[in-house]
Amino acid sequence: MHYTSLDGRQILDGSAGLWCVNAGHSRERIVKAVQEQVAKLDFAPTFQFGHPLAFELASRLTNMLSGEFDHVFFCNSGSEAADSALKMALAYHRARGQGERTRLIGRERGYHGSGFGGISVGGIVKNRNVFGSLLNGVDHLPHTYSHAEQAYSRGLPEWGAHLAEDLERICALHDPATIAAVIVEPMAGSTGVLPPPKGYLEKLRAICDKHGILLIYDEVITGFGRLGDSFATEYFGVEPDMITCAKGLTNGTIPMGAVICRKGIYETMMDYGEETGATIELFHGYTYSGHPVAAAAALATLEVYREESLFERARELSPYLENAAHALKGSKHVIDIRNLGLVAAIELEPRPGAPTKRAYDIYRHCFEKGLLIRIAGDTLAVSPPLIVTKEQIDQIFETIKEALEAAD
Ligand code: PXG
Repeated sequence: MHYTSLDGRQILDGSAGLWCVNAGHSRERIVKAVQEQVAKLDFAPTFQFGHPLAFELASRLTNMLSGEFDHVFFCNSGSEAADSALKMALAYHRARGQGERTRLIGRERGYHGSGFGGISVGGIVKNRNVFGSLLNGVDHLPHTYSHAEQAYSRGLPEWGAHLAEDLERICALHDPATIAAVIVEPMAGSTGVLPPPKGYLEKLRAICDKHGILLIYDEVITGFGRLGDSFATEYFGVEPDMITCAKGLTNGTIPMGAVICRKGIYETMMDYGEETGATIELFHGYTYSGHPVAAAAALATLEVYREESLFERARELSPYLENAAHALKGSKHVIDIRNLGLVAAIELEPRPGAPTKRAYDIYRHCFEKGLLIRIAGDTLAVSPPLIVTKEQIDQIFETIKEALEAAD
């Protein structure tokens, strides 16, 4: 649960590194799996080849989902997973004779990594605004946050499901038959933690089904227990067609990402390949897709999650974290508190004329007092490893409270 700073202080990890170290740091089982694997098979080509660990991992991942997910495409990060999923959506529609479906729909305040696909469908302005015109044919749903309607909601806000209906407006504007996919984070993370309004994902799913549009969940943060279930897909019981994941997949130990696909997507592309006599069905992939050492790290990580029932643990601790976070209501500078699963966010009144500076000061103050958190604009985010104890949760919020009082 701790880092050691260069000056020898113990720093409690209140952010699971960068939302990825869900089982805590330097877990022996994962360390050993990596050490043994690098000595056994350090690399094997993944173009025209495979090795057993990647297949075993793919099966383990699809078995963690109750729906009909049956194939996994491996890559090395959440950004690559987002770009891979978007490309697969385009190729899939083309393979089934709907090559005119080329538009991609993201959401304001969405984060899908730093590749050109991800920043195009993403909606965090500073991640986009100096990088030119990005992909064309992209449109955005409105984000789901309203301070007036949702402030201090616990868990899912009651207000806002209707915002999913904006997808109908986008369909009417462009013609739904030109839209390939919609990509959203089931709970937006990097923008400052926005749990979806009750009923929102259901509406999005229904509109996508109505118009034959693929729905992609970016589960880079919500995957692997963060919400108290294996994936947000399970937590919400609303299934997408593809799930992107990374981070917690290997407990952050070795870079790895993945796109988990619903039944039919793989077959459609393989059938098309056969019909057209192609020897390669999807011209996309990375040297390190399904890397053996990453696959070994991931398999060991999933074992730790299972053996220690960490997803259940996150679910059980979630009300405790919720209460600890909401107890900060009324503290200096605080204007909203949000939470879901083992995530909490405290939004601050920006310092006049200097947005984000107050949160940054608090972040520094917490670090000096032995606590690592995340900041997103003027929001403080807490997302500890799932092994966190109640005492450590108390420590996190006591330190934040003290930092809030100390800040101007
Ligand atoms: N999708 C989501 C939802 C993410 O949160 C990515 C894609 C990209 O993953 P890679 O592995 O390419 O970085 C992310 C990454 C923060 C923070 O401060 C969040 C991320 C990365 C760095 C910082 O909240 N999320």
